[in-house]
Amino acid sequence: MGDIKAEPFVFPAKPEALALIVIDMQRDFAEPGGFGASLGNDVSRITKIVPDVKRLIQGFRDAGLPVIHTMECHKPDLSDLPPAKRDRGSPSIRIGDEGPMGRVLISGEPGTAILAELAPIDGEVVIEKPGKGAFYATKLSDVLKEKSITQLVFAGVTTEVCVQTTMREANDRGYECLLAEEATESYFPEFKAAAIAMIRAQGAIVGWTAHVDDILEGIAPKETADA
Ligand code: TIU
Repeated sequence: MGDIKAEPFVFPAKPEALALIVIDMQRDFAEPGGFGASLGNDVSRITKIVPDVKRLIQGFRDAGLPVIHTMECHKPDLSDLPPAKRDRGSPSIRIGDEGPMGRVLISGEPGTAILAELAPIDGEVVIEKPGKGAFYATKLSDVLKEKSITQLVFAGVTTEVCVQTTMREANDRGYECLLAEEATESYFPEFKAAAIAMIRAQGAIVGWTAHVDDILEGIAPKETADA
């Protein structure tokens, strides 16, 4: 492992310091009747990236690199849900309300689960987060420090909301961040394109972006040449 082909220039991957963070690949954002749909969004855009997210996760597992999953959700008593978040806009059902997949965005409910094809395996860290960013009110910083992780590859949804917010939080905390372009999606294609452009502008002001194939090639265990 070494350099990963990326924009605006190569990403200098360090095998001992690299982890994948998969943001919020939950039923609530990808299936009809969930939180994403309640906001009026076309959730079918999200399911289309599942194969690319899956092969990225598999590549990290095959390389023996950590995979961390996040879930946007709240406590059943809503004590971690600010009224400003619950009351915003006019969704068809609000966070905490009973929906077709259980209570919307509540920890432990069926709709809050990570999509079955992308489910965490034993040993992988899962961070439940009440905000859009994964560092706010979670133990993510402690987890990364304990594993000596300083570089993060990002996948998941949505590009300009929870993914970008977490990348910006990570960038300010000194992590080198790389966004996997085919493994992230927005309900708005123009917002995905804009987020990718603004992340890598100004000499990677927030981080790098790269294609899944190039990331997989960069992290693949190399055959050792015969001496
Ligand atoms: N609405 C939207 O685009 N996203 C979210 O509410 N959460 C995440 O991005 N996970």
